[in-house]
Amino acid sequence: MEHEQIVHEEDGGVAWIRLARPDRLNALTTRMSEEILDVLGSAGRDDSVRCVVVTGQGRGFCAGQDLEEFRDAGQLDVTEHLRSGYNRMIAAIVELPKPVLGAVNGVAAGAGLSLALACDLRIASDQASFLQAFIRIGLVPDSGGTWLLPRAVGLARALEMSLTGRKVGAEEALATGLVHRVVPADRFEEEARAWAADLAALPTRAVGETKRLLAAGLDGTLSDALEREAVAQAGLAASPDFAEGVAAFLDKRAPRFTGR
Ligand code: LHQ
Repeated sequence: MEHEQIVHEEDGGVAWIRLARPDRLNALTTRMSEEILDVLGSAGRDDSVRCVVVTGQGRGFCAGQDLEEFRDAGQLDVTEHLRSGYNRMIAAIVELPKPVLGAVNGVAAGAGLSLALACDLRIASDQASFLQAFIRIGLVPDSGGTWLLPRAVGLARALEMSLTGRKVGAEEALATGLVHRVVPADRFEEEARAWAADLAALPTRAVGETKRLLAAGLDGTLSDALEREAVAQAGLAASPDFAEGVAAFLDKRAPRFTGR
């Protein structure tokens, strides 16, 4: 599909998705979510892609639903809009069996915060900020905001952010676990690239299984988790990357994983 609202690049095993509506702080549209889904689909199928990065052009990461599109849509069926658009996009990120890095260059608001939270890891510029903007316009957190935020920062902080809609700065985001790293704006691109390259060099199958098992573990019992781990481990123990990891350890050298 043609991409009009994102820029998609691939470089060294990393697929970059750059939201590209900078004059609107990369506010989400139906079209943009379809384009993101398109890239996630191809990244999932392409074995040479071993990491995906989601970031924004300009001074914003993503300001959530484009409120102009929403107003212009008149009698929009909101449930269907979410089901067929943003919900699929969020699920595709969470379920992608590859590492997804959210490179939060600027403000992340509403569904834009949910988009950042769906990513496995988040690096933020020190200029970034985060807000559960929904309450400001009389809505509930959507696009996974009620599920993802409490898992990142705990229920009490999630409730406070969701009920106040206040802007959380990068340092607070780091301290509360909303993001994993904060770097100065002038080094942001370079640091995001370096982390993405490290993620792309991981044993990708083990990353995918780790994502899946941790998500499943939060909702289930210990005995179910133990069983899922035992089954997944058998699959990985037969993988070329496991053989390489053990060989590298015994040879006292860095492993060269291929993602298989
Ligand atoms: C925008 C937006 C925007 C359009 C900035 N839309 N233009 C899903 C489906 C169905 C129903 C509805 O809900 C959802 C999920 C959601 O995401 S609901 C939440 C939607 N998002 C928001 O309510 C956030 C709205 N934006 C803001 O509160 C501010 O723009 C933030 C705090 C993000 C940034 O503030 P500033 O840094 O002061 O920038 P700004 O407000 O001046 O924005 C810059 C431009 O971007 C401006 O346009 P202009 O022509 O004046 O330069 C804004 O109108 C435009 N923009 N967000 N969501």
